[in-house]
Amino acid sequence: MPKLITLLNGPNLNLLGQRQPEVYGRETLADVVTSCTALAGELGLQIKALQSNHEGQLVDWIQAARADSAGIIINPGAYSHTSVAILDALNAFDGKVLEVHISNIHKREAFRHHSYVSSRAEGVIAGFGTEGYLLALRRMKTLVAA
Ligand code: CA2
Repeated sequence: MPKLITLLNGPNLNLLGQRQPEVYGRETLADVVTSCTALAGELGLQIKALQSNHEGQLVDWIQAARADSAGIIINPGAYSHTSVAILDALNAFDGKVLEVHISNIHKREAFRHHSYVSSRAEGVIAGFGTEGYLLALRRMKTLVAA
């Protein structure tokens, strides 16, 4: 059975490709999920891709991942900078965690420079565009094989 990786995207990431292409690129979230699913197949992994604009829903999905996932790749969106609840949920997850940001949050406003999730993540990718999800998936393969 291929190991399952939960791919979580937070608020407003459903709008990818529809606005602010200069910041977030032209790929849609559906494009990202398609390319991640294809790469996961090559790597012998399985992806469960979920997006929500709601903090509690993301917490519920992180809790659900305790039962079925070896790893979580998460772009928490703006909740990165605000959510102790998402951090607490990730701290209750025993698998590997990687954090992805499409933009380079350190090159942006000061309020985006801190992420609560980073203290739990094995690694953080920021500023690599949507390619960051694929890079995270490759790294996740190494982490869950170890
Ligand atoms: O760079 C990232 O991936 C972020 O997590 C994206 C969040 C932002 O709040 C974080 O600081 C950095 C915002 C996601 C909004 O996505 C949109 C995409 C297209 C159009 C409008 C919003």
